[in-house]
Order: sequence, then structure tokens, then C-alpha cells
Amino acid sequence: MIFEEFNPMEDRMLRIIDNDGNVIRPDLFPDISDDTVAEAWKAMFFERVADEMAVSFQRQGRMFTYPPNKGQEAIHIAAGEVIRENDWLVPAFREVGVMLAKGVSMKEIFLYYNGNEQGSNFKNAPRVLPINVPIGTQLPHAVGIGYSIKYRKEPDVVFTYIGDGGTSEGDFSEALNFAGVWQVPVVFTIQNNQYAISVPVSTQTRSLNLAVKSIAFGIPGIKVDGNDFFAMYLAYQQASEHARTGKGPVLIEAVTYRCGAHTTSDDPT
Ligand SMILES: Cc1ncc(C[n+]2csc(CCOP(=O)(O)OP(=O)(O)O)c2C)c(N)n1
Ligand SMILES: [Mg+2]
Repeated sequence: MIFEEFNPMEDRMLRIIDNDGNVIRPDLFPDISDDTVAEAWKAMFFERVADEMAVSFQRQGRMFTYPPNKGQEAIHIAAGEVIRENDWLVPAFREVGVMLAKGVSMKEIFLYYNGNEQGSNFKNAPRVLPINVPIGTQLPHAVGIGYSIKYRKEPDVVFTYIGDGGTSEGDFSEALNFAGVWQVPVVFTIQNNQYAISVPVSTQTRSLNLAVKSIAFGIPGIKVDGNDFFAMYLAYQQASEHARTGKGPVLIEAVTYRCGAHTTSDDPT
């Protein structure tokens, strides 16, 4: 299990490929077919293009505020390859790729960012909650769904998302506490894109890293290179297996970088 080797107290980060794409941990390389890798690359590329289109539509005055996903695709598509049809997705607002993988359409996402309520009515994507902008409030919902899965003895897992800044919200701690106490099947991902609007992580928290926050709640946590598709795939495989087999929740810190503005309404300079 990677959770023992990458104890967040030691501030180690799971990486399988280096920045040039060389495999640096062949022993950890996930069991994944060439077809799946090709499919994942296409999905990342699709997300990137769709995302750039959304920013462009906003700049043309054809869409309202939009939070770009650029740079965070490996996290989303690794989750998309692992998440099952009956698993739940409880998103924040910067996970377009996972939503697409669950069957949400780009049309629905564009409708949402045009302020049309039909953009939260996912016709072909059951078990996906709407985009959630009030920071952190999605996590208690994810834990509640996890509780119901456990109560009904179903084999499903909840995938939920929050940003680095969101970890300072009370909802984060409340959700992780209940998840730990109840041992619910929830995989929490912190997308650490280094900033909360313009607040860097260094002024957000004095914590050694964000994965280490799991320890106080008695649940496994792991810091992963969020730009390394294979590392994220392995982390999601093992975390969802852990949750699905009744061993309780997992907290993944996915270290990435927000390449775009916080939203199209913000000035990244
Ligand atoms: C409760 C609440 N407070 C403030 C905001 C305004 N707000 C929107 S996004 C954001 C920062 C979020 O940063 P982070 O959690 O790191 O996620 P990221 O945007 O980087 O994906 C803030 C403060 C909000 N939406 N909800
Ligand atoms: Mg952030």
C-alpha cells in the first residue's frame, strides 16, 4: 500500500514519472493498458480544448464567469478512469474532466456558466451533484452520501473535491471528522493548485503539507504529484479500493498548479 510508504508526516510525494516523462518508479507503475493511456490522453486534451473554449466564450461576452481548469487535467482524468458508474461525484467547481468522465455533457457545463439552471440537470450523469461554489460546503454532503452507502451496505464510493484554500474552512474539518468516525467510503481530493484566488498556500496554513491534515482525523492521507497521471491513477485505484472494501475514507493531496486566472473575473497579475 502506498499510504505507508508515503506517510505525509515525512512530506514525501508520490511520483511515478519525472518532468520529462521518464518512469522513475517502475515498481509502482500501475497496471494499465495502452488503450486506457491513449483514452486518458484524449480526455485530457478534450478537457484542455473545452476549457480554453469556455474562457474564449467569456472573453467574447458569450458566457459569464468561468474558473479555468488548465493544468489540472491529470487529476481529473485519472479519477475519470477509476471512478465507476455507480460511484458518486461531489464536485467543487474546477473538475470539468471528472464531470465529463461521469457523463456530464459540455453543453450542460456551458449552460451552467450561462446561468441556466438546466446546466445542473445532468441528463446522462446520475450520481453527480451540481457544481458547488460556496467553498467547502460540498464535503459534508459527500460524507452524508458516504454514510448512506455504508448504511445500505452498497459497494459504491464517493469522490469529492476541494481546493487548497478550502482546507481552511470549518466544513473541511467537520467533514473529515465525521468521515473518520463513521469510516465512510469517501475519497477526498484536495486540488492544491498553490493558490486560493491570490493567497498562496504558504500564507494559507502553517501545516507541513495538506495531506498531513488526515492524521488528526485518523484516516490515511497521501501527497501525490497531481501533474503525474500515473501517480494519480495509482492513488485513485488504491484509495477507491480502500474505501470500497469497507476500510474507510482516504485524503489525497494532489499537488498541481493553476495555469490560468482564478476565474475569468479575476486579474492573475
Ligand atoms: C464560503 C465562501 N467564501 C468565499 C468564497 C469566494 N471564493 C471563491 S473561490 C475562492 C478561493 C478558493 O481557493 P481554493 O480552495 O484553493 O480553490 P481553487 O479556486 O484554487 O480551485 C474564494 C475565497 C466562496 N465562493 N465561498
Ligand atoms: Mg487553490
